[in-house]
Amino acid sequence: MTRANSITLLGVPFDLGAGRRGACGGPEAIMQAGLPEKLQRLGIPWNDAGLLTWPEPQLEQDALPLTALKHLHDVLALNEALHAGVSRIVQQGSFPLVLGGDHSIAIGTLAGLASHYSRLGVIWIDTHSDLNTPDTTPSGNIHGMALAASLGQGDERLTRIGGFGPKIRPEHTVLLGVRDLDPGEKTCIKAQGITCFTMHDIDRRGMSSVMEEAVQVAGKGTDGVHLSFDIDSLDPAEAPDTGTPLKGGLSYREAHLALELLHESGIVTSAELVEVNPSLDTGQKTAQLAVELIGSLLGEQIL
Ligand code: EXY
Ligand code: MN
Ligand code: MN
Ligand code: MN
Repeated sequence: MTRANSITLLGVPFDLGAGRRGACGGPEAIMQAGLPEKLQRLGIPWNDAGLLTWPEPQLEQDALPLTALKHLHDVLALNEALHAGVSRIVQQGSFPLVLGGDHSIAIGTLAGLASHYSRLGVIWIDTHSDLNTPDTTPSGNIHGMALAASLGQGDERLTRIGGFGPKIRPEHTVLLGVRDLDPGEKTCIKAQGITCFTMHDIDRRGMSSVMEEAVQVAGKGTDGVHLSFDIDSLDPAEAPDTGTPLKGGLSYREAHLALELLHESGIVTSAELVEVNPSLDTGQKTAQLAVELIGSLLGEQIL
């Protein structure tokens, strides 16, 4: 919570960036799983900005021919509103904690942040790199393009949310927990020189060493650092309620350690937690995990 006087929660009940519906229930599930009580216990001043609302898009996706950008107009309308919502929170001197929603909402979150931070670092913890563009996407789902759009890659309507772009630079961007990349994403990581710690790197080096380097890359020469945390980075044994689960993910302890180390670093100025999908109906386990992980990010300690 570097420099912030409080935390402001903003729920984003949006799921049209994903291939499976249901992540729109994420914010309420995380609140019901005990986030307010957790913040209360931690003694952190916090506000609840409630659930974001946004205008219906002028042009309905259904009226468009099938494109490589599914529900583009919904994604644009949502992210313009989210840009304004996050910008307002930073303006007030508070730490934005955005609850998704699918990962396409990162486009609006980063737009809101980048209107205040000119050199924003990003730590993107995810199974996926979300570096597709309309030319490389295998699905047309915009949540798989959110990081690319924020880096200025892809359709201009997405790269210029908030009226400017790019929002972030590859040299200050770190991917962590990656284990599923499409061919175009691999090319992008290499061409742009993005720091990428795969699950293999975490197996070999351990989370502690990898996170130390991640903090260096995202924190050096930047004026703020955003954590974008996709719950599918965890192993599905821990986080089953998510739209694109894949075995071989972060363990419970690795995920907590990552967030504890980020807290210790003191560099994080905003965060979002995305892709909790309670409609997949295996109980509250994933939402409860999200609450616990937020606790670690905010400095929860045993002693
Ligand atoms: N790479 C795949 C695609 O672009 O369709 C899968 C993306 C899933 C994105 C998830 C939430 O991080
Ligand atoms: Mn639609
Ligand atoms: Mn993602
Ligand atoms: Mn993911």
